[in-house]
Amino acid sequence: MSNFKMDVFNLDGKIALVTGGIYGIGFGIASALAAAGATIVYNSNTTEAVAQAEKDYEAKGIDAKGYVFDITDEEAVAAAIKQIEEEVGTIDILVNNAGIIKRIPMLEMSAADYRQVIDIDLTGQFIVSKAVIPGMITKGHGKIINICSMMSELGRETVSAYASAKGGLKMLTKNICAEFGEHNIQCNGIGPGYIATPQTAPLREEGHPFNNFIIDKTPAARWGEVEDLQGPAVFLASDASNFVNGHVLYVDGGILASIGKQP
Ligand code: NAP
Ligand code: GCO
Repeated sequence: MSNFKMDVFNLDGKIALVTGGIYGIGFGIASALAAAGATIVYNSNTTEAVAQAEKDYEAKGIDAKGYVFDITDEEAVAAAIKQIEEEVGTIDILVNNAGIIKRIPMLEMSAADYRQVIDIDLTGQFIVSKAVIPGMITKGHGKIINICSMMSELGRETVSAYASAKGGLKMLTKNICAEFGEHNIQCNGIGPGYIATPQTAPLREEGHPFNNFIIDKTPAARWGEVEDLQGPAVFLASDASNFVNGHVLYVDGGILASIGKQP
């Protein structure tokens, strides 16, 4: 009989911070980490959003604690992580989920718009990771999961800033692995395919050509659901992945592996 025990997936006693965990992918991943035993902490930009999310977590029987801070504000992030460590405890699991997208043709995109996407989708993840890692080093372990994207690998029209940020986030993932692996910190990415959330709602509107385009290009022949990301997130947050580091796990229905079906 092997020594393998299923409790390697157990997150009892662990504290997980999920940035932007108020709806969409973040809320889904936080719900799964909670189901595996983790204590959930989340953030958003506004008091209203954090308060609404608290009710949504409560409705699922999850006692999550929300904090209001902008992930691009280094001082606010440092203060918030200090407050979380005092009020809840040192963070064991960080899911860098918060992010935005601007779909603008490159020649029409201002540098300000480009910078804002980079600031939130890449610099913000650096800022939060930098604030959380010292506590992980002290604690002797840590899990960081960066929510990358298919656009960490591929470009497409109108998402130049987003693809640049997500490509950078893949490399930040590898760099955190290289710099902190000796402290028993594992930093990996999840690269979702096309997932049905508020962020992709415009692409899924009735009759939008992108809707069928994605279904045709995805071997699974469907849009992804937030639930498709939950098992991979628990795996990367748990002891089951203690020797997995610097990896981006694509959860994309196979779209990155296929050139698409012949029409
Ligand atoms: P979403 O529905 O737009 O949610 C994004 C979350 O990030 C919201 O909670 C938002 O809060 C928060 N946020 C944005 N800017 C922030 C900031 N400066 N500080 C703090 N919080 C901030 O997006 P999603 O579809 O769930 O995606 C979540 C992550 O997965 C993103 O990183 C996205 O790039 C990535 N992703 C999504 C897909 C997909 O198909 N949906 C695929 C691959 C990767 P507010 O609303 O209060 O701003
Ligand atoms: C887009 C989509 C994608 C998804 C995701 C794919 O406009 O192409 O929003 O970027 O959000 O990142 O992995």
